[in-house]
Amino acid sequence: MYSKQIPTGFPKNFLWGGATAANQLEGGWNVDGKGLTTAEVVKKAETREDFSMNQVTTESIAQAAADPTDNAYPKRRGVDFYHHYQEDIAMLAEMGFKAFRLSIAWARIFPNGDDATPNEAGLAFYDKVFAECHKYGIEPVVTISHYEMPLALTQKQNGWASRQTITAFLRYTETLFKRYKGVVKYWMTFNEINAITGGFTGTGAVDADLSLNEKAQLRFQALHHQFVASAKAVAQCHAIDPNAKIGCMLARMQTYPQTPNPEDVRAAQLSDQLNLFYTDVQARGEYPEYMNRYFQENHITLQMDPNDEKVLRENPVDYISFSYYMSTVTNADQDVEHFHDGFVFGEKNPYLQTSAWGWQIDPVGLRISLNDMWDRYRIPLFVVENGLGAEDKVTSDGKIHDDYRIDYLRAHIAQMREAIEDGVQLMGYTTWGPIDLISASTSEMSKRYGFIYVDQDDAGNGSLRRLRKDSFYWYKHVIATNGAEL
Ligand code: BGP
Repeated sequence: MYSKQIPTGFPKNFLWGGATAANQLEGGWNVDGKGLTTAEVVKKAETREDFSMNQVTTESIAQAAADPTDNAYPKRRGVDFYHHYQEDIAMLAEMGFKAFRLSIAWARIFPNGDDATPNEAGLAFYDKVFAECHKYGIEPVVTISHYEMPLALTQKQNGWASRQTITAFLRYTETLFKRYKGVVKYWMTFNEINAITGGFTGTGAVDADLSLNEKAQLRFQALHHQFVASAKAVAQCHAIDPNAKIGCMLARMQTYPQTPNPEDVRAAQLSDQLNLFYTDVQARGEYPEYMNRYFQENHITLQMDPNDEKVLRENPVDYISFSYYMSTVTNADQDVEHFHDGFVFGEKNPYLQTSAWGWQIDPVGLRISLNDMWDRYRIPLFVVENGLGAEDKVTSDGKIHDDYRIDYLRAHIAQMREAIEDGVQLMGYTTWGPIDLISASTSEMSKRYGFIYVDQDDAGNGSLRRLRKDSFYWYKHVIATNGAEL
């Protein structure tokens, strides 16, 4: 007789919280020894639908260098967490957060990326942030590289396009693991590592003036350098702090076939493979065979050192984290070329609603992705970004009635609970942007995600006052009941 007890609801040590990124949250872009980062010199997206993700181009670097004091982006990309971190963390604690995902700005620690010695003021800032978290029993979940790198490395060696950047990155990671040993228990290397082949800024590889195939070649080579750097950082982390866990991070894109036509189903399978390729390498420790065919058919040849495959094989991650916002639809006519030039948005799904920024809202897709990824990898999973960007309005009495955000999050949390009861091992959930911050894809402030409203507009004007939205109190109750009451 076979009957096993299925889990009911969220585990008692579930890591409820929220996620941020230094280049979208901190501000303080030019203080205490910090160097310029790629995120501060990106070319802004032209339109909201322009999900081309921000690009660092030779022109955008020149423009920023010409006027480095230019505060064109809202307060140089952030809501001044740098000077408000105590107030902000106290508000996260008021909601009952168990975890706070944040990233460290590499250019605060090594202003030029490969300086001979680290910047003590930068290290000291994060000492204070982590101490503030622990004061409230909040676990920091730290992203080492979140869509930015020291601009100097881009200008010197085109960022990850150069293998030299691996060395600089490993000095940075070693510095972090040693400084924050026993303080940070959860690390992850690269935010949405698959964005690199979409040409996203975080790679620091400038490729705007290349052909599509030249871009693909450069981006997959830069990605390989990140894979090797990530695997070596896993080895470093385990050697320096055996009690810490280090994971990878993927922008998960759940893809459906447009029809039951086997050709469309095959197209969806390819799209899914080209999304999970990145976690395949980092969790299974090798390039999957289907990528050999993809590289050959797209004339991509990777330069590898003799030891690279051994490094990848011997250093798989401890867990897989991912962002989940939307799903997409594809068909046999989808041009595979687009898989390596920007995020595939695919066709509209008539069964789903769409956000004001064109993102298709699909909570059930999260349950599907969690089941697929658990079946594929059999290691703990962590949803580290999920949320609804919306134009919130402040009422005359200072309230923000964001019931649309509560509906979005409630639906996704319900599907995570289903996945847990399906048997998926899920570590935690950190919603994206617990406090309003700068949009990565459009550099807007008005695309708000937070439980906490920040008084700042797209031009950087405002008091920076923080206000609690309706969702602040709702999420506080969700956490207090461990997800039992949504
Ligand atoms: C993910 C990034 C986050 C955040 C999020 C929301 O891709 O990891 O940094 O930006 O998207 O996207 P956006 O800010 O463009 O609305």
